[in-house]
Amino acid sequence: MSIITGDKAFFKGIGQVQFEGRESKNPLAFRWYEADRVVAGKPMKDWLRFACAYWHSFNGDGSDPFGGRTHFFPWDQSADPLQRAKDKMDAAFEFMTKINLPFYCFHDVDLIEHTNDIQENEKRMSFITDYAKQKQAASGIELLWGTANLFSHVRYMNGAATNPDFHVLTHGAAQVKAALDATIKLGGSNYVFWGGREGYMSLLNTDMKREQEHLAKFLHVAKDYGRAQGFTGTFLIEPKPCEPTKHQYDYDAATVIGFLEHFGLQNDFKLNLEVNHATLAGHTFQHEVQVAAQAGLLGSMDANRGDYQNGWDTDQFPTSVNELAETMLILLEAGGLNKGGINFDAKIRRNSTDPEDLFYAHIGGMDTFARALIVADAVLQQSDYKKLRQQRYQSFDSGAGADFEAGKLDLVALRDYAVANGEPAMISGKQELYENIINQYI
Ligand code: XLS
Ligand code: NI
Ligand code: NI
Repeated sequence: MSIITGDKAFFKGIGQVQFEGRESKNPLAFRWYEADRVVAGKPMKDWLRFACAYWHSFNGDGSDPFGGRTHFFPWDQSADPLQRAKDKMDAAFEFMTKINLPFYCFHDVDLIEHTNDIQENEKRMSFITDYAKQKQAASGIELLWGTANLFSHVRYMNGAATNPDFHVLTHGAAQVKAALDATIKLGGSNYVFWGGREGYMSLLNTDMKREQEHLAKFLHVAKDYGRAQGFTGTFLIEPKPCEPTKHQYDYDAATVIGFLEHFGLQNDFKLNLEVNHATLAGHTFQHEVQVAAQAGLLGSMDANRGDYQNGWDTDQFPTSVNELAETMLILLEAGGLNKGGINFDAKIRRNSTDPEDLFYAHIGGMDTFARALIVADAVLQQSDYKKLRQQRYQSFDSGAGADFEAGKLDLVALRDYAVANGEPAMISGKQELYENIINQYI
């Protein structure tokens, strides 16, 4: 028995997915993702640090509000919850190995089914993380981040850290403690907080200020515990404007940065940005990445896409090279994600029911990001993009503009400059030219 495939292979007939280049007609091959190809000074795999999201790939069952499951997994058959968890982990590591995904991410309840007994849950987490440790060692796959699911259980219907009932908050804390212990045990690089139901449905019954203070306290105690246990990784907040609540407190990157700074959390926490969440917030993903990058708080990414006609979190796999090339421009200029990565928080469609669909989905996502990275690097290296953008600001490079930037001009001096220099000339923003530059390198 191989430690990677367990005692049975779940994806029979699918071998190692290889890079075959643009001309390949093999649907189970990469056209762009070539892990060791050097782009902008380092291998692609180090820029991208792809991760598999356990929940969508191995727990998601295809159900939607209008119908039950359509995905029936061979790893989900055993009557014993511990065996089921091991089978699922065998399937996950087989999949990640075959497709060359170097990282994974989980919620506590994705790894192993939870009960209402905290101590039993802690035992289960310890059991399955022992197994995960072996699987990681055998495969070389690492944990990008762990997290706790504080939104599915009925007790969290009014939130977890922001629940008006203190007792519920303590159950959230118990789960976070166990999930942090698991993350540390497995050498996770980050620990994520996505505020599942941390928000409100109606302001009428909500003391928003008090709830936000509770959230900050909760994050502080979690961070203090993690640090005391030796966790040196990054804590990440994942912004999302709505869904499941009407208004989530971690609305978008700018809101979260303000929150972190207000409550003194900015030295331990960064942002995990998700494409579809940006869309829901009425932003582009590029905007969110730029906001985080310029604050020095760009931590990690959840890769997916929304649907331009639908207003919910559809979590489809990414396919737009244009959109991601613009994002990769920011990523490259920011120097990368450091210990963060790109987690495919995306699910195959309800009617994608063949085992290979999970492969097609990830191959598509990985290829799209890889291609976007190559395009962005070419734009930065070969085109006038940077020069053009820099030239737009040249009036600040010398003379009075530079004095203004240096804080040497007061309001009266600015007024006097305007008087002395008359009406400014019109300068084109050249948006279409910039858009064409991106397309030129695709
Ligand atoms: C849901 C979130 C969730 C987080 C992890 O919309 O994206 O999947 O990434 O809790
Ligand atoms: Ni996410
Ligand atoms: Ni999401």
